[in-house]
Amino acid sequence: MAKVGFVALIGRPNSGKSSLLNRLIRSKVSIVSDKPQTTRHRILGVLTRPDSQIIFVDTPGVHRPGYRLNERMMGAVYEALRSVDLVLHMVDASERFGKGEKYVLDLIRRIRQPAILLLNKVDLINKGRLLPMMEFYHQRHGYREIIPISALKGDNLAVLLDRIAGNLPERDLEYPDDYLTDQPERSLAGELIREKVLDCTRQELPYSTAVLVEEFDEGRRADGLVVIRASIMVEKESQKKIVIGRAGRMIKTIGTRSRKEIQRLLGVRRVALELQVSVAPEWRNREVLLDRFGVV
Ligand SMILES: Nc1nc2c(ncn2[C@@H]2O[C@H](COP(=O)(O)OP(=O)(O)OP(=O)(O)O)[C@@H](O)[C@H]2O)c(=O)[nH]1
Ligand SMILES: [Mg+2]
Repeated sequence: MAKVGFVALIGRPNSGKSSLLNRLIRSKVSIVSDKPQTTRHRILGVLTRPDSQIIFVDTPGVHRPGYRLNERMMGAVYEALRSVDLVLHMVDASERFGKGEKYVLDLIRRIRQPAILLLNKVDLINKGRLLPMMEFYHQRHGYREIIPISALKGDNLAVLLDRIAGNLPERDLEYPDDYLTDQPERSLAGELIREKVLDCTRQELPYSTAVLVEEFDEGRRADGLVVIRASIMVEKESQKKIVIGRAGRMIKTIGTRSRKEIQRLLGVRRVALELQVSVAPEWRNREVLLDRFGVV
């Protein structure tokens, strides 16, 4: 028996949930970007230590749904809130408290699951602001703990892990001790490509992009080669032009960066990556396409 449980990461878009998950399990299972609404579906990341197994559930940032895509994203949030043993409410401490954060706070107050508040990005703020902020949240909800952290710098994460384990029940392990994530390599590869598109683009493009892995051929993996063919889906011709770039320069950069990271992910010498850009009008509102793009 060990301390075992499901722990959801819940918070506003861009607060640092996926950064924290990757850091804690020392592996990149969830992509990160400086654009909001990066994570689109539930992602499990498991950390097994001698006396505990923490099953983290990364979720999309809490936001107001505009499209069917966003309704599905919020569905993943509600589902996680209902089904876990402990909730980590992550706040970007460098941002002012506003309507969006109040909405998350109200969600957390309504559920019965115990919650820990994480004040993230403390590397960006004046330490004098921390105590009043902790007091502010303490007045509003009975959090089990309130912990300032920096997912980026790694501040206070050992303390955090101890406190999480301390709030979990004694049980048998849920997964084998070497289990890391529920994300197949094929989807991780697609997500890494999407991450590079997010890195390279601005405005509406990050929201309008999906990546579909059409082929993932491991036939020659033993020789160090994996062949991947993927489509970057956008909603309009004008967006396709941006992703391709002048003389194909943008898509080339996206390809090079993606290939390097996918090689690292798969631990192979060479990934032959073929990218194409396709227009799928209104895909964010089309159920069939959302199913195909793996937004469940
Ligand atoms: N300075 C600083 N930046 C951070 C910290 N944690 C995360 N970030 C940055 O915040 C941005 C958002 O990080 P993500 O991990 O993608 O945030 P998220 O909450 O998963 O976002 P969504 O998936 O859109 O909900 C990235 O640019 C991160 O590098 C931190 O502790 N300090
Ligand atoms: Mg995320």
